[in-house]
Amino acid sequence: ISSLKERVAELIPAKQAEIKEFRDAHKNTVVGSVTVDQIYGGMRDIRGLICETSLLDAQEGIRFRGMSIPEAQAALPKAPGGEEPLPEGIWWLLLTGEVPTAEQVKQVSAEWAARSTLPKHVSDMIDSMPKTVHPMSQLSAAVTLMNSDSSFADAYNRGVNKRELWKYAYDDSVDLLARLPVAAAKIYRNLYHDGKLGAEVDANLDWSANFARMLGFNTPEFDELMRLYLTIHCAHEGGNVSAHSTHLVGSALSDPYLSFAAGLNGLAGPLHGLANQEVLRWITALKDEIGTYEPTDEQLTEFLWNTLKGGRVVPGYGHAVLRKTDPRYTCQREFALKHLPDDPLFKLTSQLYRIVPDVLTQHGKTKNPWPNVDAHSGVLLTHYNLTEMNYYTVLFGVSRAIGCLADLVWSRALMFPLERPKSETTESLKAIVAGK
Ligand code: AMX
Repeated sequence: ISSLKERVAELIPAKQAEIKEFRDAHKNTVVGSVTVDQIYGGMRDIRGLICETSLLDAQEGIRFRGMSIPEAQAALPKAPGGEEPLPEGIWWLLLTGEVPTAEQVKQVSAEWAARSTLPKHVSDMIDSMPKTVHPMSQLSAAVTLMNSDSSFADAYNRGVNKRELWKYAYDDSVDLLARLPVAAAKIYRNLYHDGKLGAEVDANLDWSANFARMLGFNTPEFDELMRLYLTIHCAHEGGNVSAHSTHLVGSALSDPYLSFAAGLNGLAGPLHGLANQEVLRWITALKDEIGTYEPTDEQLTEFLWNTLKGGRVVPGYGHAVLRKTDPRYTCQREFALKHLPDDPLFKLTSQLYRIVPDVLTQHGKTKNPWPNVDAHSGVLLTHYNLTEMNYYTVLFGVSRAIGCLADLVWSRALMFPLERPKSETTESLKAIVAGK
């Protein structure tokens, strides 16, 4: 049993008691209202979910257990010689609300390395995929198939008490996090290279460096990018499509593999995680049309308007909750300023940052004209020669597992019930509005 699992076990009773007391005291306290517009409008701003692990502020951006991105970057343990946080540390932080020591993070890295072997049928399935299957579909299928040895499903079948189920959700989550980079790297190497992993998992390396080696990358700077990338994409509170899908499916007591596969399927949508692929496709289309990565401001503005007039979105801009530049964008921009200030795609990204918000504001539809996380990530990856844009959302998915699974473990620990909101028809809603 790992010290992290023990720590979570220690924290659960107090949290259960806190919630019980709070619920009992405020059972009937009203915390919001719902308008007809919100019901048709994707439930924006309706408070209807609990997610203990992270919280999104429209102005400030994400906080992981109360910590902003710059705070987490400063506080979480780094690799020897590195400056970026290790994602193993954010797993610990999300699960406990506590910043781990370097030694504790090392334990997590070692445990993930030790548990990284893919079941043979998963590995065979990935190898049998035709190249026409999108990498996100392959990853989601791989995760679904991993549930054949789910300890959560097995525990449920054995009739384990519901109070204990979180322990099995935890074990499956660790196995899933351990195996996910192997499955993801296999998909990458099959689709774009010789089908052989760049390296075997090395028990002495951290999760991100191992992932980078398996993908076939071997430079300290790319390792640092992976550590930052896999940390900042992990969680964005509970209402986004991937987090909410995982949470919802998990509430049916589907095991963590089935639950997170649902999250991955949502992440694969262009309005959500696929936007990082779409940004690079959009930039490539711009280059193809204009003939250079160095358009004039006028050329860029015209291209933007053509996108908007064509009834398409400008990928990487806008957000359902955020109303300012996404701090996940800002920290990637800082990484670029530090490591690749003269990269032509980075310069174009900066030019877009200068121009897009004004154009979107003039267009007058979007509530938030500022860039989100996806406006920047592909440019950094391209700089280090990870140029296969169809693959980008897989990296997002590997990171997102951390947040979705931390939420899932706590949802089982707190024994949250089946999620089942009420829906209406337009007819029934009209009757409600008419007071019938
Ligand atoms: N380009 C053009 N139009 C945009 C826009 C953009 N970047 N962002 C929003 N709009 C439009 C919407 O499509 C909507 O148009 P409609 O009235 O015709 O339906 C209108 O502005 C109002 O939308 P909103 O309330 O500002 O946003 P939302 O909460 O409905 O949607 C989001 C949020 C992210 C889906 C939207 O901003 C968008 O499509 N952005 C581009 C895709 C993208 O970058 N997605 C990634 C988000 C981050 C993530 O999940 N990884």
